[in-house]
Amino acid sequence: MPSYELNDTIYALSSGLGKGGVAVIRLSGKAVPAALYQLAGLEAPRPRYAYFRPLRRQDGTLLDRALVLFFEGPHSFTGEDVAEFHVHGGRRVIQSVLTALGDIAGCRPAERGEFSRRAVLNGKMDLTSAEGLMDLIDAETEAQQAQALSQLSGRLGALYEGWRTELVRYMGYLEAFIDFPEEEIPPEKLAEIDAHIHTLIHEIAGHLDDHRVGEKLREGFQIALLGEPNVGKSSLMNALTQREVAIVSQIAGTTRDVVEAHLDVAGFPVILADTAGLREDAGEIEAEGIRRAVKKASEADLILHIQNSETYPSVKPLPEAIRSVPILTVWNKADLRKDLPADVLCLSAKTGEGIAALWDAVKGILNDTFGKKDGLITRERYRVALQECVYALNGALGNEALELKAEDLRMAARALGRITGRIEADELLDVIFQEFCIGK
Ligand SMILES: Nc1nc2c(ncn2[C@@H]2O[C@H](COP(=O)(O)OP(=O)(O)OP(=O)(O)O)[C@@H](O)[C@H]2O)c(=O)[nH]1
Ligand SMILES: [Mg+2]
Repeated sequence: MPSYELNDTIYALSSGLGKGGVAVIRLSGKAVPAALYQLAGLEAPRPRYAYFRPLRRQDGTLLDRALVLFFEGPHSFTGEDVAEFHVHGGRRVIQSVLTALGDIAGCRPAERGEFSRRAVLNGKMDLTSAEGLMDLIDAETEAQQAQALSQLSGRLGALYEGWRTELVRYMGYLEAFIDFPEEEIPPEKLAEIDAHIHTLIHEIAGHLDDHRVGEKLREGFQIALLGEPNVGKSSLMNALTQREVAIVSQIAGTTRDVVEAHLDVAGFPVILADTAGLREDAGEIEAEGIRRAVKKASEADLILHIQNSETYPSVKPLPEAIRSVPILTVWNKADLRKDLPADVLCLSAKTGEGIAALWDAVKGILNDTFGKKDGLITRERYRVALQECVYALNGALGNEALELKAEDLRMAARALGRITGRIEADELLDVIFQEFCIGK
């Protein structure tokens, strides 16, 4: 069980592990001034001022010459006193400075995400912002970066907090009448609250009806290459990724495992999957490959149904399980047949003709899916809480008794509070910050 003791001063390497020009070691907590004095000889340092100092351990040995910064709480990332040591990014230097920090009374290595956890506990940011920060660090494409930055700015948190505050207001109003039963609540006031709850349900339902675009943007848009054996799925996979990701051969049934590649397509994250060719009379291993192919495709956001141009226009229907996934039919081996109509998406994985047109079609679909939307639900945990909130709000509408109505509103507000971290639940924090890396 990790220790999250708040009285401890925590330290960690905040930059990536490995050799580099500079590495940043961060320290947060009450022992920061002592550490700055002992390591860098700084007494009462000026906040937000860059000092260039020799760093020495207690026996006087020189460890490095480093840039040292002090951020005085509460004007810091965590809200506590924070120090940063920008040391030379070598293993020995980093290790020796970390060891020297460990020798200072009250200092211990930070747990995963513990800096951000303290920032949340000290009200420097809400949970959705902290999760936005985590997404920003994980972001690999432009669209992911934009979504993470928006969430980090607190936009999503503010939306949920706004709704929660509204509910708390109605709750307070109802409770005033519960506490003074001799007063009758004016019926028009009750109707007004119900009308507000209606509007809120409508708003949250609209927010929930997002086709999981925000989550998809975090996790990647899944495209599966599917079709009969030998139509050139693996060849196309290699052409699209410009790498020899999958084995290509003229033997039907070459691919068995699902082979995936991560791509950045016009700023959107795409996970491309090559799969086993679909056919009836397959042997045991190939049949398992086909089962996996169908499963992968049924979970995909888009299927590229690859066909052989030589057999145009005959198309074998795809299995039932995947009919609900959007399908783009692609005619490969166009180099072998020239008489396909102009409106048909045909290409050659061999010569490269038509590949650009396929990319254009895919980019169009990605733009339609992700568009320029902002403030989306980015995590299943938000979705679950929002559904609970709507459920409780519907309960509140159905309850005539003030006590029950107020209790439903409390449940609804609590569900929203769970998203932004406005409740005392260490357990929830444990789950969330475990996903973070050390030093964040
Ligand atoms: N002429 C021509 N041949 C192609 C083209 N694409 C693939 N091929 C050939 O078709 C054969 C099968 O290619 P693969 O990419 O292995 O086909 P696949 O669909 O992955 O096959 P399985 O893995 O068995 O399902 C190989 O001999 C390729 O060289 C193309 O555009 N034009
Ligand atoms: Mg293949």
